[in-house]
Amino acid sequence: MISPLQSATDSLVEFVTGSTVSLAVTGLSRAGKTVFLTSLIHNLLSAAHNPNRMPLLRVVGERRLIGARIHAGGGQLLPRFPYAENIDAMASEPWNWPRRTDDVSEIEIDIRFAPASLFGQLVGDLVGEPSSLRLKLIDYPGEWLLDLPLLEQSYAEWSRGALALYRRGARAAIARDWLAFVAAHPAGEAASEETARRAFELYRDFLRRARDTHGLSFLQPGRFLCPGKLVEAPYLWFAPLDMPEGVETPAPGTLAELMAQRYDIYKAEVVEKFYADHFRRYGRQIVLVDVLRALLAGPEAFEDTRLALEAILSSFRYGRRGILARLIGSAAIDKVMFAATKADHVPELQRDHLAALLRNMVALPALEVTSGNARLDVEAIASVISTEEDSQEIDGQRVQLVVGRPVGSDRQVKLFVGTIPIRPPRREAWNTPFLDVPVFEPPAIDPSPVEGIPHIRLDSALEFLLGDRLR
Ligand SMILES: Nc1nc2c(ncn2[C@@H]2O[C@H](COP(=O)(O)OP(=O)(O)O)[C@@H](O)[C@H]2O)c(=O)[nH]1
Ligand SMILES: [Mg+2]
Repeated sequence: MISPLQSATDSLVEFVTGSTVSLAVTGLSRAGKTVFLTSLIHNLLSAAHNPNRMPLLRVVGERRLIGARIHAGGGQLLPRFPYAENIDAMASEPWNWPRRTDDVSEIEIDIRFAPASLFGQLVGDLVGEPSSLRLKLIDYPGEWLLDLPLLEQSYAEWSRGALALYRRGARAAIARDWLAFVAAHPAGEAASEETARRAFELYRDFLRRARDTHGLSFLQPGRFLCPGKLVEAPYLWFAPLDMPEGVETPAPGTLAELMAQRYDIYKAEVVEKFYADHFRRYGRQIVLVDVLRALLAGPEAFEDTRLALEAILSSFRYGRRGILARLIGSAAIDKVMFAATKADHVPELQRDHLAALLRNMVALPALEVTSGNARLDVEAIASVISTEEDSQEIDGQRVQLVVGRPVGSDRQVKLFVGTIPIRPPRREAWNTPFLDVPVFEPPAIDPSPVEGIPHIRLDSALEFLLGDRLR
C-alpha cells in the first residue's frame, strides 16, 4: 500500500530527477512534419546559445533553459528520426529539403532547465540539481488517422460510401480504370486471389494519382498510401466493390466475402493496433495542415481536405466516441494543436487569416465542447522562413506579397495569394485552381546548433504544447 506520504515523496523524486513527455507530430503527406521536427530540434538545441530565436517558449524567454541535447539511448523500438541527416540536407551545398518519408519514427531530447516556481527553486537548491524533461518526439503519417472511421463501418458500408464518393466530380475521371474494373467484377462473382489482387493494385494506383497529381487527401485506407513497415501481405489485397443496397454480409465463396475478410483483418491488425500500441501514448499532438495549398488547389481539393481533417479529428474526439475509448482505454491526450504550416508563403498581415480559416475548417468552437478533456488550439506557423516580405502596385493599389527563390532557379519569384478568406469560400468566390505553389529554397542555415533557424511562431506552438512541463 502506498501511504499519502509515500506518494508525495514519489512525485517529489520525479520532480527533481525529471520526467518524460511525448509530443507526436502528424499531418497529411507534404504538410511539413519532417521540416517541423527538424527545425524544432535544431532550435531547441540552439536555444541555450541563441535564446532570441524562441522568446515565446517561456523556458527560453525567461532564460531558464540550461541546455538541450539528443538522448543517445539505444532502447528505442521505432526507427530514429533522421535529424542529423535532415539538417545536413538543409544546411549544406547543394542543399535540399529533407527527403520524403512515410513511416513512423521517433527521437528523444533531454532538456535541462531551472524551475520557474519558488517551490521548484527551493527543491533545486536543496538538491543542487536543475529540473529535466525528456521530450519524446514522434513523426507519424496523418493518413493513418483516416482509418479510424473504418472501425465503425462494415465492408459493405465502406464500399458503398467509397463508390458514391469516387463516382462524383474529378475523382470519377481519375478513378476510371478502377471503376471499369469494378463494373466488370460484381460483388457476387466467385472469390479469386488474382482478381482481388488486381482490384487492390488498380485501386491503389488511383489513390496515388488522386494524391500526387490532383492534391486530394481523403483517401482510404491510409496504409495503401503510407504503408510504413507493413510488408505487402495478401490480407492487404482488397478494395471496395459495388455492394448492392441492403446486403450486409456477402454470400460465402464470393469475391465480396474474400474482400470483407481482408478488410476486417486490416482493421484488427493494422488500425486497432496502431491506436492501442502507439496513439494512446501520445499525450500531446500537433496536426499540421497545408491550408494554403488546399485553398489554392480549388473547391474540390479544399472540400476534400476538409473531409480528411474531419476524419482526422475523430481521433481526438474520444470523449464521446465509444470505439476510441475502448482502444485507448483511460489514456488521455491533454493537448492538441492544429497548425497551418508554411505561413511564410503569405505576408504577415494574412497569417491570422490562415489560422482563422483553419479554425473554421475544423469547427474548433463546436469541438471544444465535445472533446472531453483535450485542450485544443490553432496557430499559423512556418518551421523555416524561406521568403521575404515585399510589396507591389497592382491595379493602382499597393499590395503585400512574398518573394523567394524557387529550388533550382537563379532568380527570385513573387508569390501573391490575395486575401486569405477566414471562412471556407462560397461556390462563386473561387479562383482558378493553382497547384504549383513554388518550392522555395530554405535560407542559409548553420548546421551546428548555435544560431538556430528562422521560423514563425514555432516557439508559441511549443509553449502551448509543452510549456506546462517546463515550469
Ligand atoms: N516555405 C516553407 N516550405 C516548407 C516549410 N515546411 C515544409 N515546407 C515545404 O514542404 C515540403 C514538405 O515538407 P515535409 O516536412 O517533408 O512534409 P511531410 O511529408 O509532412 O514530412 C518541404 O520539402 C518543403 O518544400 C516551411 O516552413 N516553409
Ligand atoms: Mg516526412
